[in-house]
Amino acid sequence: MLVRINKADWLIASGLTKVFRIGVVSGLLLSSLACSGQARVIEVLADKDSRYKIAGESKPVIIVKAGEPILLRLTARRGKSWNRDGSIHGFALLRSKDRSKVAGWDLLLRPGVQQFALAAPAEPGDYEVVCTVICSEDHEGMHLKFIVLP
Ligand SMILES: [Cu+2]
Repeated sequence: MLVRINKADWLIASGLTKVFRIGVVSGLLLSSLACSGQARVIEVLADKDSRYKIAGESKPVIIVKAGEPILLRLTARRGKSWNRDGSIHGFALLRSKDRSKVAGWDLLLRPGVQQFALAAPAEPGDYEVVCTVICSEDHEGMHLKFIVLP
């Protein structure tokens, strides 16, 4: 059986496809812009001397709002020792009250820059970031205050 498509129908169909494609692409662009626009970027250096550092802060503290979207940009520099899997520092978020880990916030860092899109804990309170890789003899002192505001 032959299906006859006349030229006008074909033009309308391909035109609609183009409009649809443009719509999908611009929708994706808009949603990615919206994400990067909302998420707060927090940059931390996990340094070779087994200390977390934030540019411009002598006593670094991270303060976020409960549930806030966060883009965590972590730079890691290798200390004196590291894990067999190649991770050179950790970045794990603990609740100060019971030292329990926050789900999704137990990160292992490789040398260089890594980004993590995360949500701040829903529960306001005092938290602490700790290193989970034995990175040097000063590893025990590698931690960072983290406060979640309501
Ligand atoms: Cu460490």
